[in-house]
This record gives sequence, C-alpha cells and structure tokens, in this order.
Amino acid sequence: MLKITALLLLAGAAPAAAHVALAEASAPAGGYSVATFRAGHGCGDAPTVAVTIAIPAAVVTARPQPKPGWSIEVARAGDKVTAITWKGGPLPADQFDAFALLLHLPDAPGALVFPVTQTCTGAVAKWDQPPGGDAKFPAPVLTVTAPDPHAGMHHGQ
Ligand SMILES: [Cu+2]
Repeated sequence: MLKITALLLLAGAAPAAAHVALAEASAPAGGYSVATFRAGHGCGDAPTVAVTIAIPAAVVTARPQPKPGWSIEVARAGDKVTAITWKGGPLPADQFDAFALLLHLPDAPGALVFPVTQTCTGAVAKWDQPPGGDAKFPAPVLTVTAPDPHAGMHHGQ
C-alpha cells in the first residue's frame, strides 16, 4: 500500500519537472547569458527530431550552441535573429537533452517568453501557452532581473 502511494505521488510530480523548460529561470539585464532549454520528454512516445526556439524581439542577439548529431538553422528578419532550430536526433521520448543559446539580453528588466516548437516523428508539441495555472504546454519564460550594480566595477579580488 505504501509503495503504491509513493509511486502515484512520483507520477503526479513528474510533469512539472519535465516539459520544455529553462534550466535557469532568471538572468541579469544588459549582459550576455546562456539560456539552456531542456526537452524533458518526447511527444508522447514519439522521439524528438527538431526543436525550434522563437526569440523575443527584445533580445538583442541570440547564438546557438552546436550539438553533435544536430544541424542548426537560424531564421532572421534583417539583422535580427527571430528563431533558431536544431534538427537531428532522434532523441528517444524517454530521454532528455538540452539546447543552449547565448543571449545578449535587453537593458530593461522584465519577462521574456520563448515559445518552443518540439517536432517529433509524426507529432508536434507547441510549448506556447502562457505559463502558470493549468497550462498543459507552457512556454519557457526567462525573467530578466535588474542589472547587478556592482557588475564590471570591481576588478580586484
Ligand atoms: Cu512535460
């Protein structure tokens, strides 16, 4: 009996920890930060073969980290990077992987929403819902915090 209860609790807790989510949910304004997006599972039982991250307009620049076994496509509008796609894998549905961007963040604090399209074999998961509440497919959100007033001022120590 006890064992069954523990398993049920684990099963209930799993979805919140999975999804496609940012490893670090906040970063300071005005600088360069690495944003790591974790794909916690496939689309149901289907393996992942592509991940597209839409870049919010407020982001100054975005550069993808290469991954062995995955090719990269960068979509631009003029000079602006609008989306980055990794294609490859297949990443089995019961395994996870991480996709990283080097972001030049805006000077203003606020919330940056990164809608993600996870393409699997024969299925697509769009992580584009406003997060919170009962969102089944919440978009990852990066909270841009006020810049550290001491950053770059202390060269000693
Ligand atoms: Cu999930």
